[in-house]
Amino acid sequence: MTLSPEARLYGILDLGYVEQKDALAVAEALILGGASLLQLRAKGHDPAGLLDLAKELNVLCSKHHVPFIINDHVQLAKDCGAPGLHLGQDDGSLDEARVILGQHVLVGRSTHSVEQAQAALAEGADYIGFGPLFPTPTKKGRLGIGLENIEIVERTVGCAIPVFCIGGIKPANLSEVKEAGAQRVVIVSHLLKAADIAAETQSILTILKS
Ligand code: 3NM
Repeated sequence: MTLSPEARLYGILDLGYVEQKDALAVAEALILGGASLLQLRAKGHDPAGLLDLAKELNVLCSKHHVPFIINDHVQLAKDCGAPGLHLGQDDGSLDEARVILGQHVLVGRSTHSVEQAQAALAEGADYIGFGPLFPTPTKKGRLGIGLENIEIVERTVGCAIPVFCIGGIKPANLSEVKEAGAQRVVIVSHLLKAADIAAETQSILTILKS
């Protein structure tokens, strides 16, 4: 599966915010609102207990031609047939993941500095996350890295692979994130807490594209 250069908004179905019984409906709302990728993030959950959900999400995403990405768990990605995997800095090498999943699978990497962003490109990531720009309740205990390095990361890494800025992004700061050079974003809590997730996703996308 390839990642469209048009992809601007990456949605994450984070089971820290969404109950498992609501997960499919929330995923559909994110997709209908215009999210171009969808990740299942389930920190602290037993991956074996996520397999049925992951399979259903994979079918949904594939129906909508949206890459479905599993966070962290290589084996879960393999078992549910997901076309993508997202790895943090400490989650092993991209090459090892590709040996398990196949060369065609999209593999993304979280990065938190210019050096890490450039290293992820060098190791062959298909895309990166870059953040957290601001402190965020979704990834507690981290300082925001701010906006000043977005421009250099877009220039040196974004010229080759998509860079998704992440962490504490919401409508109130989206304009400054864009002005700092961001082209693509991941938004988790703001969208998952919205009363109408599809409408809010659509509205964020409109701001991003304006
Ligand atoms: N990864 P919200 S920040 C999952 O910097 C995640 O790698 C980050 O959630 C990173 O939109 C983050 O609620 C949380 O702030 C993003």
